Amino acid sequence: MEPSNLSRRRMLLSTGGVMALAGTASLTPLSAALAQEKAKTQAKALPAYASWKHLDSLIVHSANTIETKRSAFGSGLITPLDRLFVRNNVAPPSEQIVADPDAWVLSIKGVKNPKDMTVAELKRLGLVAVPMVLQCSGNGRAYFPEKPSGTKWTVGAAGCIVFSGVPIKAVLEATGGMEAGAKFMTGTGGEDIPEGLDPNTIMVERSLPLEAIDDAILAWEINGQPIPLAHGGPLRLIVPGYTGVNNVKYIKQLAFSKDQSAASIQQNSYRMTPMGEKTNVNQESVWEMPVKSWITSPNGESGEDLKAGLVQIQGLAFGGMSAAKEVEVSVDGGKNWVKANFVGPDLGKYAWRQFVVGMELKPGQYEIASRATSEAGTVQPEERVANSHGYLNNSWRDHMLPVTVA
Ligand SMILES: Nc1nc2c(c(=O)[nH]1)N[C@H]1C(S)=C(S)[C@@H](COP(=O)(O)O)O[C@H]1N2
Ligand SMILES: [Mo]
Repeated sequence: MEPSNLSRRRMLLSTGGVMALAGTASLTPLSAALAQEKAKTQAKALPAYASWKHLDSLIVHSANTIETKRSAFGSGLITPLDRLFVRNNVAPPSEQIVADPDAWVLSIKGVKNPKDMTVAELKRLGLVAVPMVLQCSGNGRAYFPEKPSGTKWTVGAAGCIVFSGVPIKAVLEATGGMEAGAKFMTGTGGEDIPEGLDPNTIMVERSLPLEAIDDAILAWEINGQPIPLAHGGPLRLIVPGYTGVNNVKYIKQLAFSKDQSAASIQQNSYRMTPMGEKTNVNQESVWEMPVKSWITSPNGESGEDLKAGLVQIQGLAFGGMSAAKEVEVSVDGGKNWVKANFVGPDLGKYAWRQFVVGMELKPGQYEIASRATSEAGTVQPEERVANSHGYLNNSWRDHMLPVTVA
């Protein structure tokens, strides 16, 4: 780590003149190089609330946007927590809220018998464990040719984990069922809203269609441990198959209502906005995840060329709302495809499957791609759906990797 940082720095310093020509107008070459170097080290550090994470497995875009490296998913199906991506739209609440998880209070509204329940009380209502893919709506945004603004996630704003908690259905039963006419289930995040601000502008409050209730849970555990603050403890709304943002962390209120939330994050963002249009509430909300897969190895992250001979090409695949049924792999940019084999256990329709296919590769240039098909029969497309915020990229071509075999 150290030597390469040092040599990188020397490189930056020695090419300072070139950089100045390239247009860092207001800065001297030396200060430009140092500023760049500083930005790099600042971006590298993990924020305090996620300091327990495994830095070498992660790309730290900012304190609130941290992704898993393509090489760091492993082949053990479940993503270890210290490798799992983190995304906060606003700064997370204080670490104090996870000190006594059982004491956290959830307020339940829009039901026949509205009430406040502690996590301890919720634990008495039921228990299920849900293995599932958690993936940010913007995962793969880095590959949009239109360069939408927002974090340039490549493949790593995703993980496969097990959430445990109580089914929403059991909570509804315990509170007399939802009020007549309800069309949405809305979860409100527990972040503090700074005084003087209109809560709708910053609060993380997401509404979901009622069909999302079927498999949704209120979770207090992730991979067998209490949910840490970074991942939404003490209590999180989990909606399997739906993109990250719909899985509200630090949930403090669950409501059933005729209307969707008035929060900006519901009304004016996370919508499939056609290029060049303004986002509005009539555009499709980003809810369900589409079928997707990507190669995890070889990945070129070591910077070394692959040796010729037998190579095990690995990756992961999920179907979104149904299981991944099949994966094909191509090493020639999508001209020819071979079937891959799934690796490890099948943990149900919301989890991903890891896959592998052994191939003899002679020296040369390859473009390695994978293409998944879901149980529902949907094939991962070659092209993404263009949209101005860069959501839901599942293009196999975008996720393809160039690999040199020596
Ligand atoms: N309360 C709250 N919930 C939230 C967010 C947030 O900022 N606040 N971010 C959402 C987004 S955009 C994503 S992608 C996921 C990220 O989950 P993770 O940090 O556990 O990986 O949480 C979602 N839930
Ligand atoms: Mo997200």
